[in-house]
Amino acid sequence: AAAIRREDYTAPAYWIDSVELTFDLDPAKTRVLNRMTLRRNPDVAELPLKLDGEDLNLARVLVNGQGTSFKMEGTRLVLENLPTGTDAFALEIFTTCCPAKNTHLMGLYVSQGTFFTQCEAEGFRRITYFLDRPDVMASYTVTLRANKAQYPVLLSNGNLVESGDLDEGRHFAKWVDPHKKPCYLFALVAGKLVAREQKIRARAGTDHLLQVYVRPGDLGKTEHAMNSLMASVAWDEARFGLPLDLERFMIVATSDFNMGAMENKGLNIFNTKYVLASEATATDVDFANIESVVGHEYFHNWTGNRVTCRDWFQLSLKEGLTVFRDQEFSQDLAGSPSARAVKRIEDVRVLRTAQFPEDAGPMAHPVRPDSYIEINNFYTVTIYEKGAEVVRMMHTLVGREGFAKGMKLYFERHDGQAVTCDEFAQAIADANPESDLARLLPQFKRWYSQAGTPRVKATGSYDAAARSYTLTLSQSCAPTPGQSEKLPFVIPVNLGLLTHEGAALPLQLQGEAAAGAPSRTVVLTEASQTLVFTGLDAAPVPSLLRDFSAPVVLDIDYSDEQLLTLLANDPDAFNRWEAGQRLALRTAIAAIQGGAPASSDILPAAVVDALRGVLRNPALDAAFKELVLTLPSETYIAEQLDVVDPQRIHAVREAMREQLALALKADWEWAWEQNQDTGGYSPDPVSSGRRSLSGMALHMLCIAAQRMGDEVWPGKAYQRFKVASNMTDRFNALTALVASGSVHAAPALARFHALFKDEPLVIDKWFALQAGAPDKGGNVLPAVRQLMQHPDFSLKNPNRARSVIFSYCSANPGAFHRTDAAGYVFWSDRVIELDAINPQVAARLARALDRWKKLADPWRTAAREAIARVATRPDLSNDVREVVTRALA
Ligand code: DPP
Ligand code: ZN
Repeated sequence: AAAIRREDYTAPAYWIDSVELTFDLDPAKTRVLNRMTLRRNPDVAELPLKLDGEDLNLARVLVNGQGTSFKMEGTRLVLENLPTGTDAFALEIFTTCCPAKNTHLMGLYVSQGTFFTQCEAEGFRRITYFLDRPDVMASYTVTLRANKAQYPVLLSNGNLVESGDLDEGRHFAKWVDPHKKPCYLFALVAGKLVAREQKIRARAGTDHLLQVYVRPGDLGKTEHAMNSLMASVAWDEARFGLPLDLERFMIVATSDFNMGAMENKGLNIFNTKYVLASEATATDVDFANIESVVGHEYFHNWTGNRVTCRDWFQLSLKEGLTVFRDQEFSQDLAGSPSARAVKRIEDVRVLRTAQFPEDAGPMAHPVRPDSYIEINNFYTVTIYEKGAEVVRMMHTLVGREGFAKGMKLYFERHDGQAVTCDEFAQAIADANPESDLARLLPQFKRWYSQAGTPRVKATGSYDAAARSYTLTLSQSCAPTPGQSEKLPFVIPVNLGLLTHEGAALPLQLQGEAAAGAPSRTVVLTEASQTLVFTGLDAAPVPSLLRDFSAPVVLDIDYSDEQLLTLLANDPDAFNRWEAGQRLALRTAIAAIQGGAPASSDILPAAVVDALRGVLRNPALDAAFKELVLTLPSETYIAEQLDVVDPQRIHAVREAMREQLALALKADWEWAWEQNQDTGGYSPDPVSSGRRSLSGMALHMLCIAAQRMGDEVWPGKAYQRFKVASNMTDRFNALTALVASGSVHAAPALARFHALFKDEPLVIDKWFALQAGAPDKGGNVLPAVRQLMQHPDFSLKNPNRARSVIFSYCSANPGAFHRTDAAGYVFWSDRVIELDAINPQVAARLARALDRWKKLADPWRTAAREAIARVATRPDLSNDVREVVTRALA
């Protein structure tokens, strides 16, 4: 397939004003009658009408009620003899499709006897012939007809205007969406479902009905999703003045879903993973994810649905902005400054372990890409998480109030339109004409056009005679595919200076009359800039890029001493955590590159003591301690190296963990005792932080016990596993047993399966834990093959496929990167096998070897061969073809 290029964008030759869809739902053969009103677009030269379609059986085409000639161009339906002039005309298309056989989970499909749709990005064309592009916005009226006993609930977007019985045990429901929308926001659901309902009154006094639909047995697990939805509605009104614009807002859960969730207008469809939660079945992380995904999809109602994308190159217009909004929502709900910092650290960790590698690999693309072959491949961490960082930098440059003004202007200008990233940035800048953003807008927008992660190199020198400190900040960005030269970015750097003892210093730049606040934002625009701070009695310790104020790599030569000062004292919690990560990272890298065998004394004593100090510090929250005590991931460590030996990285990191387990044994025991739950379960940040730290302590104590041949802590872990009153504690205990290779692991796994055999989301955890277990002499791959033979395994269910195959290939580097290449052969077999079922999921898996060029041999050669083996298949989907072609380029 040919690449689609952003610069080739042209407006559509026709507009579709209204769509009337009638569905006769039947798993084997669903009939779709599509009656549209169209107009020629007077701004575009006269062209034939070319409608997108895929996997459809076409039965009839009528123009103004009359038969007409048409032809097929590939999978497109082409109509040339349409009425001339610009008057509206009627086009009627009748097709059938087979939802039961739709394993792609795009378009109309059946999951456990219920009909669902997924249309973003280009799934609507699998339902009917249409102008399947986001800038064609129409009014929808939808009539659903189906057997009443099998499909008692019939849902679509908007408001239910009519329903009733038909003959032969059938019934119907008619829905009208009061808002115009692009077809990717169309949805229908039909099946046996029940709903939790909640009536709410908005600030403006309007009444709304919120509903969360699930399968009958799952109603008890919907309270948290409903609470999250109510919180989302209230937050968007309070923070941005954006109200709910629908009488009825519905969420429906399905267990077969490619993504996390989908923001269809008024009818969000969710992966069950992001809806269902009870304390017995869901972990604290699940609860937090539900809150943020419910928020995310709800916030799309304005950022995405009211104002949508002109074309798919603008995807980050809605996704980057909406991720920023859901991150802020979670932070605002978390409340305390410390809980906000924890959320920020977690978000940055995702960015650095997933997006930075993407930005440095074969799939690197700008936040606003220039071309794609398959748009499904561009729902990436770059579009989402880096896109959110770009919005966050705007927020930093104009301030919280200024950003809210910018959002207001954006909606005043563009409500009801399909627009571009440029138009968003322009609105934020225009609402803040005096801001750095307005002054620097064209340069700032390089964040949208240039791929790659910029590096900022910081060097400082202290002049005792002048009592000044000179800080030079230089930026660069490595070439990425198709972009050899990069121009300087606009980089906001939040910074401060500390004394060697850790006190914050007031900041005074040369030329300033007086010393000011101890923290400020410096905006880098040049390749290199120098700042001179005055009035300093001694060399300061710089604290740069506080709160991770820009998505860059900061290169700075700290001494261990300086990092220890920052770890113990930085008023910025993010940089405190970062100092600990830098200390661990430099130790790991030295050990990886040194020749010595990985042993238990890698971390210097001062670092171990400092980490003990954090663990014992009564002023710090448990959640923050858990983050500081967690070593950088193997993926993150690998990213810092030019040549990667995954086994060496794994061995060194495991040795460091063992060192912390042994050296801090008494402290872990103390932390375990200190952080036991008292009272009932609540997923709030304070209690979940305590569970996360006590879980880590238990894990460390089991590692120490394994080393010392002691059975006390594994015994306690097994006991905790058995009596735990919530999934977080239970699963942490199970993880500690499995990861430390305890004799209790096998009976605990068996018991866990027996307890939760009817809870698919828990069984996913059971599979994932085993596929992600530490490798012992190559035992994980045979175990994974065994798991695929388990009666509960299915390749067709994306959650289940991810829980086994992705957990092994993408999240277990020590077990996956085998010297005998068997992990890679397994990977290529699964990519090929999955591609025949579900190309979107297969293409995700295909990306597990993105960074193969960094690998040392024998892995490098073996990885290339495995990718080439996939690439030689003649029948690959566009999805997988694009990924492997780019990987080999
Ligand atoms: N469902 C995906 C999301 O919400 C795509 N829009 O991000
Ligand atoms: Zn989204």
